[in-house]
Amino acid sequence: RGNNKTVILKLLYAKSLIQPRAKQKQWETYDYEDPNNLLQIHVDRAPDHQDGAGQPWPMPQAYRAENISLVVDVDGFTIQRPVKTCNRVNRAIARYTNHINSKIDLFIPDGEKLQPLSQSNGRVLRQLKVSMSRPCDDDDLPHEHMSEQCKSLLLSVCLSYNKLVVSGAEATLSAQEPWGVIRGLETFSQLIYFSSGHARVNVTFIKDYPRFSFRGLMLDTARHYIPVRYLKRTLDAMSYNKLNVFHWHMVDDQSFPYESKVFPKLSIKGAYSANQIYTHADIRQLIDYAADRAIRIVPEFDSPGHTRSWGLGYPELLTNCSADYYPFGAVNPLSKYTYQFMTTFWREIADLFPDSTVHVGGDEINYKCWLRLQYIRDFMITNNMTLDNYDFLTLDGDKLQGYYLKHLIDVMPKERKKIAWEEAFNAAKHWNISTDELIINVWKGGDYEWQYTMENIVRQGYKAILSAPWYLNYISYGRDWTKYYTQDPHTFLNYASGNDISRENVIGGQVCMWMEFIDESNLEPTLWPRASSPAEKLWSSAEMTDWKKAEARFEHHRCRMSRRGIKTQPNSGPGSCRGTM
Ligand code: CP6
Repeated sequence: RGNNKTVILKLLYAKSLIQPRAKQKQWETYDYEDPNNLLQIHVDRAPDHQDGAGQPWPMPQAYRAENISLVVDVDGFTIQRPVKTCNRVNRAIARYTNHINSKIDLFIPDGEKLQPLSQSNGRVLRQLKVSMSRPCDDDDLPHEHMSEQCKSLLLSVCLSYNKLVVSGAEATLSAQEPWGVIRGLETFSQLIYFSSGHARVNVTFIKDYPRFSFRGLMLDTARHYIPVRYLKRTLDAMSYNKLNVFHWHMVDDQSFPYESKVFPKLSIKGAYSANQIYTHADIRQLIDYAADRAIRIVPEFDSPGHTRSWGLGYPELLTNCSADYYPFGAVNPLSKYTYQFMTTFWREIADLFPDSTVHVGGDEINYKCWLRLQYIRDFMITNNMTLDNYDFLTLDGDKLQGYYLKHLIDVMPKERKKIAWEEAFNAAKHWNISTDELIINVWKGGDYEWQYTMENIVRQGYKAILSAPWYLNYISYGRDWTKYYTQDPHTFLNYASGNDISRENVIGGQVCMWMEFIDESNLEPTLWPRASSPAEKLWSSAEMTDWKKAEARFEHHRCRMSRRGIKTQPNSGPGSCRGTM
């Protein structure tokens, strides 16, 4: 295709997508009417396409797919790097190029196969061109203010070299940052479908960005240890759903799999076995693996409750109530040792985990042991940690929790933002913990009661993350993704007097997988595709509320994840995926 030839681009549907720019030579001809029938191409709406094939999940913010398909040269398909590129972008391009070349998403039905390109009568798309407007570095990390915006144009073009007319197609993806490129490549890979002997994409216009900046998935690796390779598979699946925060509830009462260098007895005594631990090397590797997929890792070290396993190596940390069947209660909120320990421990965590944010837990504190110890009772009485109606029986554990949280935050690395479970909200109020020090993770109140908590939190200026309706550890007969799909982190604003500030204080949501009854054998089918439903709620426009309209696309997305190797469970009746898995 010599440069000296006149290149005429005829853009289909250009009218609404791109205004022809008169000054630019290549836009000389703008032939929408197409009198010579040059633009006659294969128009295809095969049944598999109506079934959601070629339609992305989660749905982009602006998405227009024309009823016109381009044939994709999947074998020879290349993705062109942006001019100023970096390793994460290059690796994403390599992953998605392989992905497309491998035809894994094509769902070629039994008895059919790809026909040679020469037998296609459509425009052939051979390349996706990627551009990026900001420079990037090899070790850039995804962060809370990252740009995940991207734009894609898949166009049918007609190239004329003097009189020789060549049918072709052009695809571009532009983004500001690597994270947008990564999201856009995922979307592009989902647009390709198989129909009538060929891999195809439709002429498409996409402008995309997330509705919420925090789209999390929590795993609990304390109730069951999950090997690193399975965590990576979860990160893969998260990227297929554009989830961007892995909230790692790493330790709990039952085990302490984190191998600390400063406090080695935590895992020596607290892990299920010497092999069931996460080393610093494991964690660094995971952070890098996640960053390649534009996913942040937010670690949680829950205290002062849920800390029995800490006490196996360091019993001085916990309150000791020998009268109980188990001697230890929550972390001792009054000892100097506790805060010295936490200073050193959290310094190590902040040095290991680069994200701006950590999770400090703060949930389900059993006050029994605290309130049984005379020195704690005395302290609480002296410091007015009682309910308004003063009485020995009305010692207010929340106020002591607030004391603990305040002092914990004081000794933690200042530069880190802290997320805490919703119990910390009451505690924070008592201790004037400021709204930019603490983000509240709402988890109580099932499907219908969390709204009041959310309203309270954001009205008082705290930022909130919603988990309550998305507790994936609850399992039931039948499908529940439809129920998750009708939950929206902003709904409470409809019946509360929500202003714009409280709206902005909802930074997102997060699915939770508590793993008392989950290990690597059932993790994936329990997570997927159920977590895909909240994933779309958190990414796509607020107008996406009708699960019936999403159903075919959801079903197809589930099959796509299965074909990509994720062990997903069926979400509809018999016969799903029609044998293409
Ligand atoms: N562990 C911790 C848990 C739970 C929480 N914190 C939990 C509570 C209720 C349900 C599921 C899980 N197992 N540390 C609550 C945040 Cl239904």
